Amino acid sequence: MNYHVLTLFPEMIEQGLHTSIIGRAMQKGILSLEAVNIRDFAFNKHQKVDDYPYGGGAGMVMQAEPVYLAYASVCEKIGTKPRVIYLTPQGKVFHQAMARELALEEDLIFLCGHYEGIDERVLEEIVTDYVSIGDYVLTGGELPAMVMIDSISRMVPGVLSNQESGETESFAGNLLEYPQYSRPETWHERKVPEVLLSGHHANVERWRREQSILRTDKWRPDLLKKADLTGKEWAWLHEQRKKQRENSES
Ligand code: 6GU
Repeated sequence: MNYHVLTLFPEMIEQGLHTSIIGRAMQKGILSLEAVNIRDFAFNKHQKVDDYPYGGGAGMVMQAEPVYLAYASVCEKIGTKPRVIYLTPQGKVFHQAMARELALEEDLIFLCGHYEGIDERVLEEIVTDYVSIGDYVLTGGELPAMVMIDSISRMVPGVLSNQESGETESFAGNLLEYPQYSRPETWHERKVPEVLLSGHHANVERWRREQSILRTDKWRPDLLKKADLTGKEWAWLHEQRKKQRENSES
């Protein structure tokens, strides 16, 4: 996977993604990352990239031409026209299935806006995907691009080791992950759940599955509706909820 990020703040992108698992994958050559400075494509005396909005209003708008030339330079260099993801609060909200799907691409271009946005005409011409990372406002698209790159990268084959594999984790089957424990057995008078010390693999698996279901029910009931629970598991959950209610009443 080769990422190309069009931005006015290339150093932000370059600093943030060379550590940990993503950094290791870049050293191995499984991923590459190029930050393209849009300002390098502003061919005017002051390298100006923004101007006042037609029709008036607050803020500045990023002009079409430098963005277009930055995009064209990437396409020219790699000889293809990859998908272009524009980071905007107006886009579709990013989720795990999108990360899995985007991980299949060979190249991806991320377009990061600032100020009050980018001239609509260049967006119409080059953008294939409008993506938001949630319902809150940020000052620019760089952090969202980094969030997406992290999440897409771990779905690229070879980035995670078998140990770190993305199979049994949060959002697999729309369930949250079960709680984890490590040594010591007792910490601040809190004991590790007995079943995890039992060495009984099937019981451990069952307990973890149950914990995933309970957590999702408690913290993300919206996800649970989409989770693939068996009829038996739904029955068990209803039983647990009933017990919980009885406990809180007494
Ligand atoms: Cl993608 N951009 C900005 N500026 N703010 C956001 C966002 C993106 N996603 C959520 N808030």
